[in-house]
Amino acid sequence: WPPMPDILKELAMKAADLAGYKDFIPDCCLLNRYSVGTKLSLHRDVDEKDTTQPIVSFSLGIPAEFLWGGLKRDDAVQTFTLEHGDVIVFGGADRLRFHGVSPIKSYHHPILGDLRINMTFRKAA
Ligand code: MD6
Ligand code: FE
Repeated sequence: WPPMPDILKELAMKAADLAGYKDFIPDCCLLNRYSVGTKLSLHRDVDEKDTTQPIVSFSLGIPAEFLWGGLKRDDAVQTFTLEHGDVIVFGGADRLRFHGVSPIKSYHHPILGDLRINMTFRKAA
C-alpha cells in the first residue's frame, strides 16, 4: 500500500490529541467510497491489535446518517448526520460500540458531486 500522506496523518493525530489521545500515531488509513444507495452494516472494529487506541474518522462529500449503537448488537441505536469535514474520534469506552451507515441519500456536493468518502485512521499493528 502507498504511504499515508503526512498532512492527513498529522490532521488525524491532531484530532486525537484534541480528544485526549495524545499518543495516537496511526499506521494505516481505510478509505471507503460511498455512492448513493450504499450502506455499511452495523459492525465493530476489532481487528486492530490495541483497541485502547482510538480510530479517527473523516467524512467528505455528501452527508450520511451515522448509526451509533451500543456494546451489544441488539442495543438501541442513535443516529446523527456526518457532513463534509466532520471528524469523529472513536475511543475509550466507546471504541467497541456497534456502528454503521444508513443507505446514502441522493445529494449533490459542490466538490465531490454525488460521492461520499470516509477515511478512518487506525493503529492496526
Ligand atoms: C463511515 N465509519 O463513516 C464508516 N469505524 O463511513 C466507520 O465504520 C468507523 O467512522 C470506526 C470508527 C469510526 C468510524
Ligand atoms: Fe467502523
